[in-house]
Amino acid sequence: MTITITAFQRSPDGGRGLSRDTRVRWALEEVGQPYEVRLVSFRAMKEPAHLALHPFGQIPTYEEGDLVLFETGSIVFHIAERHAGLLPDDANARARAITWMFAAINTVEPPILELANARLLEGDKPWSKERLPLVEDRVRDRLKPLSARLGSADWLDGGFSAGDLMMVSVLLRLKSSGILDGYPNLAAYVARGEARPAYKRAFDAQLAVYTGKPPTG
Ligand code: GTB
Repeated sequence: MTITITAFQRSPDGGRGLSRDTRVRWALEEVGQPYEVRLVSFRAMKEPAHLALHPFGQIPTYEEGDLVLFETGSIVFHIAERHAGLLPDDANARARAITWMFAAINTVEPPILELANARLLEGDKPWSKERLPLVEDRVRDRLKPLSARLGSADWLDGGFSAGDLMMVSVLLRLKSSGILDGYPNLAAYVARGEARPAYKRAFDAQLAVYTGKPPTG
């Protein structure tokens, strides 16, 4: 069955891989599932046809036959459950990998998004300069224990899993901020994720939307 996802026709990040279709592309690449992409404009995202797929008028969405999903956590979980490669077979290890997926999107991502909003949307507000260190500290409050837990391991719990895919995807948003420099093991963890051939294919495919050149991989 053909899998179709949606992505920005023009992402504000210009192809830096930060919009959330990248994590879905990455999951599909990890499990070796081909997929098609329908690009949507900001206007089309708020029109009835797209709202029928995504109640909040966002990307990405995921269509596979009769099934329509939104929310990257749910989409990546669905892909990981249906195809081998992203979740361990052992039931307890599988539950822990799923826990890391939730930790990524529910515990680590919120302050990172808050920081992005503080920088991008509120940077011109008179109180922005005063608030920024506070928001950065909230990010560090998550990075410090995450760094301690990862220690010198390659991945969060044994082999690479959907938990790492989500966590690396979330942390990638911090790359340009310099905050990761304070946590060398997390910076290396993100680099390990980016070095995976499946990530590279996903990144190249989303970049090709902006360059117009087909991905080489
Ligand atoms: N919780 C949802 C999920 O995980 O699927 C969040 C989905 C979401 O935020 N989608 C964004 C969207 O459609 C795109 S990814 N926004 C349009 C809208 O809400 O109207 C967020 C994003 C956007 C831009 C950048 N960037 O330019 O760096 C990075 C991330």
